[in-house]
Amino acid sequence: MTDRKPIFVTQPALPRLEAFTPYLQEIWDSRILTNGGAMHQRLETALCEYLGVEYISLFCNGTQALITALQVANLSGEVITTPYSFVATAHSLLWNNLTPVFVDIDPGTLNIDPARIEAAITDKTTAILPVHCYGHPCAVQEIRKIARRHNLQVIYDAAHAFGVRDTTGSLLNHGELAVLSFHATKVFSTVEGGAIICHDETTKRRIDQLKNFGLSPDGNTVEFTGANGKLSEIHAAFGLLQLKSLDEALNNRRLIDQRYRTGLSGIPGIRCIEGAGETVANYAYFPILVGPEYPLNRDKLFAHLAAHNVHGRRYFQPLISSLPMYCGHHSSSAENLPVAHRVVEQVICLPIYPNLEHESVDFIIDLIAQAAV
Ligand code: T4K
Repeated sequence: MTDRKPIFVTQPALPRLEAFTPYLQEIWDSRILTNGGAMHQRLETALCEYLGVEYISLFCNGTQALITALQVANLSGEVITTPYSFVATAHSLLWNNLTPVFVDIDPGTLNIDPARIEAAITDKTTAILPVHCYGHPCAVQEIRKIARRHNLQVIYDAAHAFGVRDTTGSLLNHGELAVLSFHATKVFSTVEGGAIICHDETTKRRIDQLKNFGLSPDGNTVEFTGANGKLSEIHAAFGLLQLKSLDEALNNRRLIDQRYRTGLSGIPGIRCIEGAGETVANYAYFPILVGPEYPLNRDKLFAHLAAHNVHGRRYFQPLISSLPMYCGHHSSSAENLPVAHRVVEQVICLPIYPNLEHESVDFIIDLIAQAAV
């Protein structure tokens, strides 16, 4: 065991406490604590500008945003998705009485493999729910073409993809809808929070009603079966404050990502996941795959790191398709998902966050390198 301070997979970048006081004072003065107050409006405007998207609706968390996005899309039957994600992706389908159909992932990007999507489409399929896993873009153009050919909607779980851009601009503009998470462990956070990005005012109005019980805009009647997905003023203020230091935080992440890549290159059996065509990355996660050429298996390396107080995470083990509520689905068999099954046994997400010291990164690299000799 070591007496080093624990290093977690992530740590939120917190502004100075005093910097939060003026925001709280403004909220106190207004006495508006939630239901779309001034902070909420300001954050929506600021995020549209920062991200390069036209319409955004803030939510109390990413899961509720996903559930609502699927409700807005008005789907039925089957939805094609990836087994290699956080469980909220598939749970949002069950909450909408939709059946997930799992398609294997691409071994390079770890995103849904577009070449396997068409074989999974049936006459019950109404949509595709891909995930930009670890913030690396899905094959958006291919997915769009498949969706057009089969008249399917595409809703992206973009929980990891805050700020990511491709050659067309914000990655979040792909798909009919894209959903973000602003959880404390994310690149940009409102403590708990999330958002839906859409492309027209009518859809935005509908989303805003659905996150507010389905109340009509004048509040006099109820038009839809909505839930409560609202983000409070205090959470919105936290987001506004975070936005101020985000570019610096992203740059720190970039330097850590580079340091890992340089330090880990040449260690037999350790593979770093490359970008997937993004022109601006967010360095949200640093996944490595521990292959058979490495002397320890993934779990032994994971334990070796933990014994030195380095706490990575095995995102996304267990595979969603292996969980009790999904393993009975016809698409959940291991034969249908060989790549996802292999990858999930090999992955470790190493610590990455803006304040992670370079000395700690070097320490982690050394632990991995030493175990290899
Ligand atoms: N879709 C995808 C693809 C997602 O990844 C997620 C969430 C969602 C949808 C749903 O979005 P939300 O409804 O959550 O907005 C975390 C998060 O809870 C979850 O948001 C995230 N994905 C998932 C990948 O990871 P855990 O179980 O890893 O969190 P926890 O508490 O173990 O935290 C990890 C480490 O972070 C800790 O060891 C210490 C550090 N930490 C954590 C928290 C919460 C802090 O330093 N401060 C903190 O406040 O789930």
